[in-house]
Amino acid sequence: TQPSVSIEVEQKFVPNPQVEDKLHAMGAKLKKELKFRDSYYDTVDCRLTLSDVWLRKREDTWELKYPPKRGTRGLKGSSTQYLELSHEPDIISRVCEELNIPCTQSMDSLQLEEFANFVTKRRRFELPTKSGSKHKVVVDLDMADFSFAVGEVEVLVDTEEEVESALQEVEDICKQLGVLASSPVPGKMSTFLKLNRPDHYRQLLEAHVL
Ligand code: V4E
Repeated sequence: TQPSVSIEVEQKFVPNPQVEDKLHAMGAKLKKELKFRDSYYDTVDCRLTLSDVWLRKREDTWELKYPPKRGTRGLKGSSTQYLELSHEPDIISRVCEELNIPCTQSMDSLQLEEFANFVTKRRRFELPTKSGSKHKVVVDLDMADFSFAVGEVEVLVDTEEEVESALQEVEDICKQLGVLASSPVPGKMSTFLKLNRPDHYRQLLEAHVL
């Protein structure tokens, strides 16, 4: 069987004081308020992240994000698309493939090291589905424990064919929220690394991952 994978189409934005009012005016509902700790892992020589492969444990659950095809990312403006895996055996086999090592049974045997660890408080809003669309649009307003705020408009799709229309929907929502960025918005991870792991950050910049 194929691993269960979904494609995340997202656009980050710098939250402004009007965003919540705009969300309410657009019919968005606050769905949940979450608080979670993420721990990110890599080899000592950062081979996963230098290939734009992001392995994390969110509370007790392993998750993996990686670009759809080698060498392609950020196709449209500053939005990004990543594939997401959340089934542990699929994650282990994708990581082993990336590291060119025989597939193992456990995450522990990979001897990866934690390189980032932070807590996020997230307010998640859901927008009413646009007529003619089957995509649910979610807007997250995040506050990380290193005093960094970022917003994200996100649509999850199941197939490559849906990506184009999802990108359009994400862009429309950003326009309506008045947060359309002309240049990439730094996320929590790039900000965390810049502050706490400047050498790792520099390597990622040089590899054009961040
Ligand atoms: C750093 C990174 C990834 C790790 C996850 O980052 P992000 O999606 O920002 O975290 P979060 O907490 O919002 O995850 P969610 O709850 O939405 O699953 S995945 C890809 N990258 C690299 C990256 C990049 N190259 N450019 C931008 C703008 N963001 C991230």
